[in-house]
Amino acid sequence: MFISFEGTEGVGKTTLIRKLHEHFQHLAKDVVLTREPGGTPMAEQIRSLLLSVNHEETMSNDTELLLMYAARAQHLEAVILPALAADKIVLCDRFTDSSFAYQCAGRGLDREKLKVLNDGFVARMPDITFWLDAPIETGMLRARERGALDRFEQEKATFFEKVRSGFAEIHENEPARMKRLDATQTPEQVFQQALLHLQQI
Ligand code: Z5A
Repeated sequence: MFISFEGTEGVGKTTLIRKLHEHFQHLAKDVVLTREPGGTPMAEQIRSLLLSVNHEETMSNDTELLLMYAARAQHLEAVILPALAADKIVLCDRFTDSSFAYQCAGRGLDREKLKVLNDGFVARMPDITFWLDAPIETGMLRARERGALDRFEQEKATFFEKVRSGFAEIHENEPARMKRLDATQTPEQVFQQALLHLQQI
């Protein structure tokens, strides 16, 4: 099973993934915990490039999109597809929905570009996606206690509102795959919401 986790910054994806990881391990399931952009040494290098604020030039929106998919192609081939072929459970922090929400809804890139990349380079979509949804300010407050902000975190709240509406659009179009979790609840309550959906499938 391939499970992805989506949402704007600081909504609690990592926290939920850790809890589910523990839960599956107790059930003696073979679980792979991974993230995007990243998940392999090469893809992690691309992640550093994407998140860095120390570039001498502005990264174009097209470059950002293509780097996300370069990292994803490597991640799919080296980690996700082999794990699924070996019947493991893959828990992935962000996947293609983030590209739609951030690069298309947020940055305003043409959706046709994303479709070409998804059709050409994404051999497998998640079986279920948890969209952790909370008001932008809630996530920002939680995340920003960590200190230095990366290239995405430096964006304004209006950008993240667009990103949130991008996730809402996917949820509306694909309710069977994407499940909305109320991320304003406690970590334990968010975990219980996710478990309920997993039991249903
Ligand atoms: N990006 C993109 O643009 N396009 C793409 O295709 C992909 C990604 C794949 C890096 O992602 C950036 O890449 C991301 C979008 C872009 N940028 N942004 N923004 P990332 O996932 O690494 O970055 P992030 O979203 O900023 O992750 P995060 O800040 O680590 O958030 P999180 O994992 O959702 O939250 P958390 O670490 O679990 O929790 C944050 C804090 O809140 C922490 O102190 C927790 O203890 C606390 N927390 C968690 N849950 C709760 C609840 N329920 N109540 C109270 N407090 C809580």
